[in-house]
Amino acid sequence: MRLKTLTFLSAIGLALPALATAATELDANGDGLLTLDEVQAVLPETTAESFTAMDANADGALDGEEISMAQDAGLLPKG
Ligand SMILES: [Ca+2]
Ligand SMILES: [Ca+2]
Repeated sequence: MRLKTLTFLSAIGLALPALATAATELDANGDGLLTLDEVQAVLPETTAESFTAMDANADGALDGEEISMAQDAGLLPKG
């Protein structure tokens, strides 16, 4: 049962980068920063917790560097 859940979760994780969603498309107001709201609008499975993990300097928004780190970590789809 537990193994099944884990397999299911990793299947979701692997499917994420396949979404053809560029980080620039996530940026609804075009300010070059991604807020939790903007990320969740496209990727509703993103939690405040995972957003905090991506927000390296904890200013509440993801800048270009944080976005590329999140993409390398597989937390955001690559454009
Ligand atoms: Ca923005
Ligand atoms: Ca930040």
